[in-house]
Amino acid sequence: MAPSQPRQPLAEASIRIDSHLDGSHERSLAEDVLDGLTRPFKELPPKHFYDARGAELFDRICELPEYYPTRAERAILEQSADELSTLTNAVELVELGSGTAAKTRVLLDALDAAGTLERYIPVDVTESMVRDCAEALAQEYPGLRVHGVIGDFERHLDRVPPATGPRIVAFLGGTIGNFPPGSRRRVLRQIARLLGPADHLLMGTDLVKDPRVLEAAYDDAQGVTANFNRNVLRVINRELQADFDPEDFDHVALFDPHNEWIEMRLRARREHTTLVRDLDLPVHFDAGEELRTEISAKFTPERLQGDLAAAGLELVRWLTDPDELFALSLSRLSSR
Ligand code: SAH
Ligand code: AVI
Repeated sequence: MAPSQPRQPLAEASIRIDSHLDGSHERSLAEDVLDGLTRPFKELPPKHFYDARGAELFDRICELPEYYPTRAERAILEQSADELSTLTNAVELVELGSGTAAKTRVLLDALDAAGTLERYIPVDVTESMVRDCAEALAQEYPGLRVHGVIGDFERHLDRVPPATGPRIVAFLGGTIGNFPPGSRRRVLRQIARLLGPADHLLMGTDLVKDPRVLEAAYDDAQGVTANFNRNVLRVINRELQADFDPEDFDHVALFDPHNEWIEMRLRARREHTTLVRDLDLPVHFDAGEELRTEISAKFTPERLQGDLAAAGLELVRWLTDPDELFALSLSRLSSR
C-alpha cells in the first residue's frame, strides 16, 4: 500500500474565492466621484464607505446602544431560523453584502441542524471581508463548501454560481434600504434572477418608527457613525489622491418624513476647495454646503410588498421582533 498522503485540512479544500473587481471598483469610485461631486447637490453612493476600516467601523456601529437594527434582526433570526429552514429546505445560502456574516450563523446553524446545508456563497465588495468570512465559516462548519464572490452586487450578480438545489438568497441588515426607490426595484429585479421556483429571498428591512429613535441610531453619542461617514473621504484620498481633511466636515443625520428615510450627509465647516488629483478635479465647497453620503429607507409592510411585486416576487412570511423595530421577509418568485 502506498504511504497515505497528509490530508488537506478540510477548511482549505472547501474554499473557493472569485474576485470580479480587478481595478473596476476603483474605476467605479472615480466615476461616482466625478459624477457625484460635480452635481448641484453633491452626492456619493454608500458602497464606498466599506474599505477595511469602514467595515470595522460598521461592526462597531452594530454594537452601539443606539443602533437597534442588528440586535432586532438577530432576535428575529433566533426566533425563526428553524421555521425558515423547514420552509425552504435550503442546501445553499447566497448572502449579498455578507460583511462578517455575524448573524448569518444563526441561519447556518438551523440549516446545518436540519442536515440540508452544503454550500455558502458570501458576496461582498470588500475583499478582506469575503476572504476572512470564508475562512472562518469553513472552519466553523466542517464539510461546508464556501464559494466567496468578491464583487459589486449591482454589477456582478451574474457571476454568482448556479444553484445546486433549493437556495436562500439572504440580503440582511437593511442594506436594500440604502438604495433610492427606483434603484431599489432594479436591484430587486436583478436579485430575483438568482431565484428559481424552489428558492427564496430572505431580506432584512428597517421599519418606520419615531424619528428620534431613528436619528439617534445614525448619530450615536460616541461618534462612531460620524467616523464611519467621514471614512468615505479617507477612501477617496487614498484611492484617487485627493486631499480632503475629514475634520473639515460635520456629520449630519436627519429623518426625511416625506420619503421616510434617514439621510447621512457631510457638511463643510468652512469654504474650501479640494483637489482630486487622479481626476484633475477641483471640488469647491461653500461653508455649510452638504454632500449626501447615504440614504437608509425605512419600510412599512405595504412599501415592501410594492417593491417585491415590482420585482416579480411575492411574500411568504413577514417576521418582526417583539417591538416591531425591524422586519425579515421571506419571498419567492410570484406564481402569477
Ligand atoms: N449583512 C451585514 C453587513 C451589512 S453592511 C449585516 O447585516 O450586518 C453592508 C455590507 O454590504 C458591507 O459589508 C459592504 O461591504 C457591502 N456592500 C455595500 N454595497 C455593496 C455593493 N454594491 N456590492 C457588494 N457589497 C456591498
Ligand atoms: C448597511 N446599512 C443597512 C446601514 C444602515 O443602517 O443603513 C449602514 C449604516 N449607516 C449608518 N449606520 C449604519
